[in-house]
Amino acid sequence: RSLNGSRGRDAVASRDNVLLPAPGSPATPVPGGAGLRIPGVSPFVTPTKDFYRVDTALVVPKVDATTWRLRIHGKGVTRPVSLSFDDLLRRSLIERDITLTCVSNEVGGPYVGNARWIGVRLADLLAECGVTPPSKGGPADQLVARSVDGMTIGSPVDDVMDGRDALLAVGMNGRPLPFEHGFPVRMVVPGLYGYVSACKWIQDLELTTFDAYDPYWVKRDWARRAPVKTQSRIDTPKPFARPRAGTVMVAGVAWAQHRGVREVEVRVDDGPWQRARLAAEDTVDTWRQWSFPWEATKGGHTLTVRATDGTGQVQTAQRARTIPDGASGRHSVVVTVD
Ligand SMILES: Nc1nc2c(c(=O)[nH]1)N[C@H]1C(S)=C(S)[C@@H](COP(=O)(O)O)O[C@H]1N2
Ligand SMILES: [Mo]
Repeated sequence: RSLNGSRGRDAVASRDNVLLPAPGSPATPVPGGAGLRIPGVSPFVTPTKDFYRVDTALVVPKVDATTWRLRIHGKGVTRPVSLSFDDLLRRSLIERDITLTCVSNEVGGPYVGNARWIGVRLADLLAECGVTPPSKGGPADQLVARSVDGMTIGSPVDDVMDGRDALLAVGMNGRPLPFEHGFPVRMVVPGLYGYVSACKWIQDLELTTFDAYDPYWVKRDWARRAPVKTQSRIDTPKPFARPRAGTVMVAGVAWAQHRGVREVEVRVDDGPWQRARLAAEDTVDTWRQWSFPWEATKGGHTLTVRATDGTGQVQTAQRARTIPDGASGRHSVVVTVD
């Protein structure tokens, strides 16, 4: 009742009143060639209404931004702070395109999306609080985020402070965060699965150690550390499609956040790996579309895709389940060509 009654109305009003400032550091423009305009391929920027949602909330928390606060404290924090939403908006904001992925995404699954986020650079804020990453001698190696609904999410302090664009996001695709995606503030860290980085409805950041504290999903046997695994997905044709013989456009997306995607290859049945055409790269933190014009011959065929990340590592064929640290293996689609 308290979430959806009068307090809920205050929250809605507070969201309606948010005016996102222009970012001090805008995102690099998305290259024109990042979207291939092939029917059936996931759009480069996922429309907010289509962005996957994964959380444990039975009722979406409705937080009033005017009374919201974020506390930063814990091991090695020499200047703890409590910040209001306006304190965050008064800072110079950065805007970045970042692809988010869920660790529970099966190979070929839907729990991945790409959005334009705007927010505060988390590393700067932590540095102002006196935080030193463990690789530079700091005492805390885990940053635990707590949400208003009791979720706890732990990220490596070294990752958050290594120069990547880890954000306390206040906006998504040019608008204040939707309630479903964490209004008023959430974390986004390129390269880490959501359950170890992307706390929605955040209200507390505690510096601690991996030895001292296990967050929610780690208590349930998921891994303490979970960088995103290199993956690729065939968006078109769909499984069991019946395309006509001739040129069939095979296309999809590939992601390896913070390493980037260097190459995508497609294999027809047990044939050789053939290089797909890659759409222009936006940043190493975003997914990349790819396409492969296939000269399809009549009969049943299996199409398989694999990506190579920016470090030269080829996406593994080794099948792994989602638990404990993300699915691996290669996505295949079976079609019948008429
Ligand atoms: N408070 C809270 N934050 C959360 C979660 C949650 O259950 N509660 N789920 C996490 C998981 S597992 C993922 S993959 C991302 C999903 O973010 P989205 O729903 O905006 O796509 O949010 C993360 N943040
Ligand atoms: Mo997730």
